[in-house]
Amino acid sequence: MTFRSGFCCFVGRPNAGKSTLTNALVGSKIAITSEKPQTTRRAVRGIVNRPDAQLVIVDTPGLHRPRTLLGERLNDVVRSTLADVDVIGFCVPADQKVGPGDRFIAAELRALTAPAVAVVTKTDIATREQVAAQLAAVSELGDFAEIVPVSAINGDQVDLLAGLLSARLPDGPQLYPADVATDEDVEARVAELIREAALSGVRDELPHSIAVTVEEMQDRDDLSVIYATLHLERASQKGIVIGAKGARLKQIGTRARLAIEELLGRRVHLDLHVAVEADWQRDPKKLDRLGF
Ligand SMILES: Nc1nc2c(ncn2[C@@H]2O[C@H](COP(=O)(O)OP(=O)(O)OP(=O)(O)O)[C@@H](O)[C@H]2O)c(=O)[nH]1
Ligand SMILES: [Mg+2]
Repeated sequence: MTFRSGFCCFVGRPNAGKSTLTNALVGSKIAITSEKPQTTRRAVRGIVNRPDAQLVIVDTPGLHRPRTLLGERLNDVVRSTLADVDVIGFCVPADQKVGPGDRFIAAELRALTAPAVAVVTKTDIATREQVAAQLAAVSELGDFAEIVPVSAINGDQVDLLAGLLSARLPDGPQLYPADVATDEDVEARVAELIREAALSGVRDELPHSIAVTVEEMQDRDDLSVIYATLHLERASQKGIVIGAKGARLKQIGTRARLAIEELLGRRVHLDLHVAVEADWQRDPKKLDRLGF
């Protein structure tokens, strides 16, 4: 039996379900998800081990019409990832009509040589008729190697998709040890879990304004002490995030701490600080400093 290995990039408009599907395929939470668009801000690698293949999935930010320098940089991340993979998974949600955003991405895919598998996501929240209609609509968008309906939430067809994507990889050896789920470092994952906690319950422009950095992690006996900063864009956002008497910030801290404890497998003390980096989404120096 030959062994295959290589890279698959998930691409799609914001909120299409790319990160949730990545986590479902990998079998553990390596990418944060939320119902707000533009949650993912980096190319996150998740590793899927199968008896006959190792499939490295690269989850990418949603490709969109950029309004800020951050948006432009996120789109650049997607494009440079796309140029370098063996197979592409083009994600389109089943519960929403195919739109200009999907057509725009499909057109970009046509210019690439890697085969594209179209994935109709979120089938659990669509009727059978909706799914059938979406499969037909997506097939009109381009020349896809396969078109697969999946649900990352109930796991329907997820394994089948892993097999179809793996079949498109070249022959090759394992690229990562079998017990590794991602190559993201712990600090980056911790920062993302804090951002995920901060995203829940905020609305409008605020989700886009939040960035998180981990300043320091210290291990003391059975406890990890983590110092992190939640960066906002305007002083007026501070009140919303901190809440009356600090109630919301406390909620964010508790939620994040529980997620980090699960990741690290040990107790965590999280020290969360809020700072304003005026208009960081549009400032090249600040973007560099925040890691974009
Ligand atoms: N019901 C249902 N909801 C899903 C499924 N997959 C994703 N979602 C939801 O859709 C929303 C967006 O999911 P994400 O995985 O964050 O989407 P994304 O494409 O990574 O979004 P960006 O990173 O912003 O581009 C979240 O609220 C998910 O819970 C699914 O299979 N079924
Ligand atoms: Mg995402």
